[in-house]
Amino acid sequence: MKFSDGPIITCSSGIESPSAIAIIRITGFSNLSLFQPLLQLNLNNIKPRFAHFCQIVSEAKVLDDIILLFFPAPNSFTGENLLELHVHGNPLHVSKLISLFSSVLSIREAFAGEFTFRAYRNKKLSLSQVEGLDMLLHAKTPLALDQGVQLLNGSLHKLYHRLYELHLDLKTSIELLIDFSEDVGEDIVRQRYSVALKEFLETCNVLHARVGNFADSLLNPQVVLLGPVNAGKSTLFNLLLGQNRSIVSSTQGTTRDYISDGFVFNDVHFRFIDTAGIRETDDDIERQGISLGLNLANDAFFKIGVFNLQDFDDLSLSGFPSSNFDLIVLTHGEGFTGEFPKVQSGIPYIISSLTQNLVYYFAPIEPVSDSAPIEPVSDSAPIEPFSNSAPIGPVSNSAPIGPVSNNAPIGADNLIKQLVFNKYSALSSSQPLLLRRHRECINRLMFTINSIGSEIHSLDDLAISSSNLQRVSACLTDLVGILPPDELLNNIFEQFCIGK
Ligand SMILES: Nc1nc2c(ncn2[C@@H]2O[C@H](COP(=O)(O)OP(=O)(O)OP(=O)(O)O)[C@@H](O)[C@H]2O)c(=O)[nH]1
Ligand SMILES: [Mg+2]
Repeated sequence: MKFSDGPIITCSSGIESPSAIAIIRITGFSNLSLFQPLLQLNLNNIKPRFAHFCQIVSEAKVLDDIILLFFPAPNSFTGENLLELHVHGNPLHVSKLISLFSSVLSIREAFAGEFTFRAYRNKKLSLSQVEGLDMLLHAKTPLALDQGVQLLNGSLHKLYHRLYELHLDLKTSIELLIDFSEDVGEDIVRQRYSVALKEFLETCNVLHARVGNFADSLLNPQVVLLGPVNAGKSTLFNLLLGQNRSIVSSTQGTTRDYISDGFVFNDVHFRFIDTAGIRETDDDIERQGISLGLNLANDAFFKIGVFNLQDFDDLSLSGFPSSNFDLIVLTHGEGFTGEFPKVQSGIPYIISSLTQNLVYYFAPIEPVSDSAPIEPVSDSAPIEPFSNSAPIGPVSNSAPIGPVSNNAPIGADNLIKQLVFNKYSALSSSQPLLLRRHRECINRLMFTINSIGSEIHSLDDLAISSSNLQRVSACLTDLVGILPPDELLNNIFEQFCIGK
């Protein structure tokens, strides 16, 4: 690892923009007297964890009025001596102060994640807590935020910890049976083993139920627009963002690279991605753009196929990962007469005019059969506004709705955002484990338990029981993060921001 010992300094509150107060933290020093040359305050009188007002001085000049807090080891975030300086938050000022402390007191500036690494090294945090902290700091969705908190010190942390304790209980029971069964009483130990095992297996099952492969995409939900050239992808992209972000033109192949922008809907940060239109081409650059778009769609949380209704036929979906589309938007729907296109069963679709931002028809479940032509809704007829519980469109073949009147216009943008959010909510409700490493560890744990089979309940051959439990231990220490390899640590700590 690139981290080394000795005192380190950083601004923990971020210096990207001005703020009233910034918090500079210094950890890993042996004695507070180190700071005396720069602080106008008798450091012998500092009371741990109390706020002290003082001044930073250099060459007889006052540089700032600050609040200082001292957290002596081991009762600090890092487990080392830690000093917090609450200074005024101009980024230039903060950088100047950090440089001053570095140069005058020979304190090295910290790397990203180095404070957290020290907390981990000094056993203030387990590896899964470190990952929780990282998730908490970078969360883009309420689900990730919540899971960050749950991992850091909440229910998920408790569940992992309980699993680890139970496995220690199982190990202890076996050790007792091997060495001390006469002293403790064999029946009591066997009883203790089976009670711990029952709770252990139940807890494993609870966690395993939360392993869903889609969870990766919930951490950073991306919505990809894919379709042939000129279908209206960029028009829809701009509509969804509410700004002219992508170039719209009737020239085929206008978008060559992908373009993305974030959008917050119901507190969730979604990322919409406009891609190059798909067509056969000899142009190498265009081909690269198309392939980038297809790759993005593979990993996307929500895939929207955009097609021009006028050109849409049985063959339109061939060549696209159509079965994976979450929604198909058929554009250029002005003057729609009720001749329904053949869309693959099960994929919801919208017939719309993007230039007018209107939805004419929404088939959320099944396309309507030829025998049930759409009834235009008159201006006077009541129109159900779109809601989660009662989507507009034909709920069954017998109840088609459309087109939407001016009294209750339904913008394509709002409808689509709502559909994206509905999928997000549905997937989130199972509380999936968002970190891939955790899902892999839990899968490995379950695989190991299943491969041990009913032997796990038996204590007939203690040598076999002990070796079986050793296999379970290996999976659990991976999950909780005891002695993980350096490479894994590098991966995790590299993601941290400066100051943590
Ligand atoms: N009438 C009508 N025109 C539309 C509609 N949607 C898009 N257009 C027009 O269709 C043309 C192509 O739109 P774009 O959004 O640039 O299409 P694209 O899919 O991004 O095209 P490429 O970037 O070439 O792949 C533009 O002239 C749009 O104004 C629609 O629903 N109705
Ligand atoms: Mg485009």
